Amino acid sequence: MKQIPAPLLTLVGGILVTLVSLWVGQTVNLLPEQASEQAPLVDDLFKVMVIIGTALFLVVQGAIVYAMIRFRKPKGDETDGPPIEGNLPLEAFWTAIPSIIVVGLGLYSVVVFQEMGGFSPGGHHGHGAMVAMAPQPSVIDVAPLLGQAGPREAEADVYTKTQVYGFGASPLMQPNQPDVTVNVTGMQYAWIFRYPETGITDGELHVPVGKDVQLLIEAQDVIHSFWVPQFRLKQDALPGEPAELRFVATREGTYPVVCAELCGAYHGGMRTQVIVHSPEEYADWVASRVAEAQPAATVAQPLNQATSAEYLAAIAPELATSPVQLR
Ligand SMILES: [Cu+2]
Repeated sequence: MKQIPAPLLTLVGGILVTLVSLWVGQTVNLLPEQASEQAPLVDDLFKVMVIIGTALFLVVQGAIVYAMIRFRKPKGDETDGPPIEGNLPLEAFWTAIPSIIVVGLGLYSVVVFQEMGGFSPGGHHGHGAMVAMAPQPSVIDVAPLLGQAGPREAEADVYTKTQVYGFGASPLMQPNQPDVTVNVTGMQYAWIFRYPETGITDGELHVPVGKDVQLLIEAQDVIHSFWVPQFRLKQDALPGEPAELRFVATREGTYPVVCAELCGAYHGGMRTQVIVHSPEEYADWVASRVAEAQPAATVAQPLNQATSAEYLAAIAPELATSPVQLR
C-alpha cells in the first residue's frame, strides 16, 4: 500500500480539528442564560476561547496518543531511545502560536471591554450628587432601611463624590441619561438598594426590562463585589470609592446577585436577587413601595427616641422574628 504523504495528512487533520472545534464552540453552552445587553459580547469572546481551547486540546492530546501508539516500545526491547535535542523551527512554531493566540485574545477582550463601556468610567459627573452615600455607622442604623425608606435618605444626598470607577455606558450610549439610578451598598453580609428618585429602599434589586439602569456601588465595611452571572457583569464594591455599573436588562425574570469577593465568615451567604420586571410591573412595584413607605415613615420618627427594646419590638414583624430572639 502506498504511504499517504505527511503534508496531506497534516492538512486533513488540520481541517478536521478546525471543523470539530468550530462545532464544539457553537453548540456547547456552558454559561447561564443571557439577560443583559452586554451578555452576548462576553459570550462571543468566551465562544472564541472555547474554539481555540478545543483545537489546542485536540492537537496536544492527539500528538500524545499518536506518539504512544507509533513509538511504542517493541516487546523485549530494553534499550534507550535515540537522544533527540533541539529543533529550531519546531520551537519557534510552538512559541509563536501561543503568543499570537494570547495577544489576539487580549486585543479582542479590550474591544469587548470598550463596547461594554469599560473605558468610560466617571463619564457621568453630572450624577455626582446621586452617588451620595454616607457610610452607615452601624448595622442597627441600616436595619429599618431594609423595610422602608428612612429619614437618612434625604441626608444621604449631602455627600457627593465626583470620581466614579467602573463600567459606564458604552460609547454609543454615553450622552444618554440613565432611566433608573440605584445606589447599591454592600455590607457584611447583605446588599441594600436605594432608589434616590423615589426614596425606596429594598434588599432586592428591582429593574425594568429594556431600560438603561445605572448602579452606583459602594461598600460600607470591607471590599465586596456585585455580580449577576446572567448579566455577565461584576463590579467591586469599595468602601469610600463609588463604582459605576450600567446595563440594560433584556429578559424578564429573577436572577441571583452574588457577592464575588471574599468578605468575611458569611461571605457565602451574601446573596440576594435582581428582579427584572416588565415596565408595567415595575411601575406597579414602585407605586406599591412608595405607598407602603408613607405610613411607615411616620412610625419611624418616634423610634429615634425609643429604647433599644422598643425599637426592636417595632421592627420585629418586618424581620419575621420575635423581639426576644433579637435580643
Ligand atoms: Cu461580600
